[in-house]
Amino acid sequence: MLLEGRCVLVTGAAAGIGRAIAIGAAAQGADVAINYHDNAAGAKSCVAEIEALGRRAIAVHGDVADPNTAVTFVDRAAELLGSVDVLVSNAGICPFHSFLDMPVETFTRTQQVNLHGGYFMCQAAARQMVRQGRGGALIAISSISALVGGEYQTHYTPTKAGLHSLMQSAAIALGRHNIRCNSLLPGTIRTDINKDDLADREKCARMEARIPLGRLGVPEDMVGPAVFLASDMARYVTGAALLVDGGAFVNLQ
Ligand code: RM4
Repeated sequence: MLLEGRCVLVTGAAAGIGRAIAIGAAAQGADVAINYHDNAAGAKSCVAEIEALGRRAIAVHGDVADPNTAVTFVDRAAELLGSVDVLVSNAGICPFHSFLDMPVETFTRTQQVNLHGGYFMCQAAARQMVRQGRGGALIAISSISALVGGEYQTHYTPTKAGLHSLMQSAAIALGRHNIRCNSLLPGTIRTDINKDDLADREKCARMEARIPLGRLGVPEDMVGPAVFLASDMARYVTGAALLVDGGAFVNLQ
């Protein structure tokens, strides 16, 4: 039980990677607070799965683009679960769109959810951890897209690169408080974020052919890396980035 007695917060945890990590943290002994925005049913079922594992769980609604959401989420977790030990900043969107006719609102919303939301959440969690005085761990769900591009992701890839960079700088700012800050860089993981995109069978086959392990990822593939970074097994790991992509990034030929 690598996370026994810890309180783990996960944003965007009604479905996909966030949900898998929230449940996976509970399976390792953590109590869990989840944030969700527009999937109340998913949030409710995630809480139920965590409680079925014998752990405490709360779901807090909020749009991470609003700075107040982070403060409310962290305060509710600290109040109801007793502490904030780990934050997994996962909430994100990727409305695929071509570059030359990118609507301003699409660009702005993607920046506000993915990067600004991640910043506010990490800052609020770190403030609580500093108040608690016993360190903690921040984990940003960045992406392989922090390192490589996407024709229809010009609004999105900079946010993932920004989250990776944020963890590097936060690692410096928070090291004195024994708060470790690291990024996970998922490859192509099958979730709602890319369901429509991967419905294109030719594109899906092309993406899969690039992956040495021979398959697209699933949300559960993210649980082990996240638990590792959240746990004392990573006690000397901060400012790091871990690709979880089946080998896609390194596969040029
Ligand atoms: C990831 C990566 C995947 C894509 C998702 C939406 O960063 O680019 O290929 O499916 O974003």
